[in-house]
Amino acid sequence: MDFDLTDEQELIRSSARDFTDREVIERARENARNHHFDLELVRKVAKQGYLGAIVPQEYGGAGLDYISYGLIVEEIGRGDSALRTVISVQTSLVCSAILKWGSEEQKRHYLPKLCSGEWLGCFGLTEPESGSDAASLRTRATRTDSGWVLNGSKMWISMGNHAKVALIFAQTDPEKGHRGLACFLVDTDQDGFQPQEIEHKMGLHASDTAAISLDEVKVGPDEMLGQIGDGFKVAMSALDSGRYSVAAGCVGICQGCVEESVRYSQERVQFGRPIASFQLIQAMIADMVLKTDASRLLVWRAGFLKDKGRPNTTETSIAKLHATEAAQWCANTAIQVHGGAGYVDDHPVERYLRDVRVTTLYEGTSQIQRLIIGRAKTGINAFVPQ
Ligand code: COS
Repeated sequence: MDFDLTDEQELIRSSARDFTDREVIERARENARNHHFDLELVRKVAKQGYLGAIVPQEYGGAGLDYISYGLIVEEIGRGDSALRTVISVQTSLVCSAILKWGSEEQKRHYLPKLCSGEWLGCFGLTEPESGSDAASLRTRATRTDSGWVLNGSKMWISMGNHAKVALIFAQTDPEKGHRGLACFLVDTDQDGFQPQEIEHKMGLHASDTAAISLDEVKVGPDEMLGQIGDGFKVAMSALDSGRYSVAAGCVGICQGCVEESVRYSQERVQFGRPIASFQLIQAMIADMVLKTDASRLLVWRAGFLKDKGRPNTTETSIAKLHATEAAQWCANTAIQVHGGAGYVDDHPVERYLRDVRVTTLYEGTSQIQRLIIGRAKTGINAFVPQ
């Protein structure tokens, strides 16, 4: 077993760290305060090659391995989870689905534009009435002479207001359940595609989150990923990548909590000495370090399996479950270390706590991850309808 990163991976990590320190951190607080989806910063991220890190170079990506991708996402996640969400959605949910399921023509058409940031993409799986039970989605795809027409609605869609292309999952034949689902590549630039910004979120204020109404949305006959009936598998395989990315971003939050807590506790003096010298403060920091390291190693294991092309759904769920729960704990504890100073946005820990809350919800709740792991270990499927 080799825990050393390669020289190239070390370089990728340090340049992502520099980029985050230089470009991301200073804008994160203002963007959150102003609820500003920072397209200029997204362009800089694209220029770094971070929107298509795992996409082969022949399709305009950086052609990196999953471990390197995880290192980039960790660093950006340390800086700003709203920006990290852009990378996760664009790279893992949209690009990886096109890469795995798209025809050669679709790959050549979409991937270069997505990797360069010329286009943003979104992933339209969740609906107002279907979240964890993704297969029960109701958006309907009806065949026409010239392709397909989609009607329905989507909910909690990151980048739904800015995306040029949307992966829309729709039911072609309700009798077939999950085997009737298909994934369509939808041009959002048409009247029937109506996104609406979701306001008053607890966190991720600098992230674009939309509710989307689909009213007679037209799709060409060749704008489907895979075949009719492949939709559920397209979604699940994309989530294998998306959950990895969320987990890596949460390792970044954990790491940020450690660094901020160490810095603050060394500077803050109470009872005539830095609070870092108190055992109870050190215990909190030690537990943060423990959870950070464990999460990172689980992410690296999942990345290792992905790079080897081996099955990794369970290991990815383990990494996602552990890292998101750990990041939530670390953010809460980091505020405890900061005391009152952590309750306002002068320090990033306040934003960490608000932004991390969604990570145990989106891309599969912690409960769903536990049931995926439980099913793999017991062989018993808890999802069978009663
Ligand atoms: N990759 C490819 N195919 C997969 C897969 C994966 N990771 N996981 C499952 N599949 C396939 C299965 O092989 C099966 O294929 P067949 O139809 O040929 O038998 C099919 O998909 C159905 O799989 P499964 O039986 O696991 O489906 P379930 O209905 O039991 O899945 C869960 C239930 C809860 C696992 C699923 O609905 C889920 O992950 N829900 C959470 C959704 C989510 O994360 N939403 C958040 C979106 S925010 S972007």
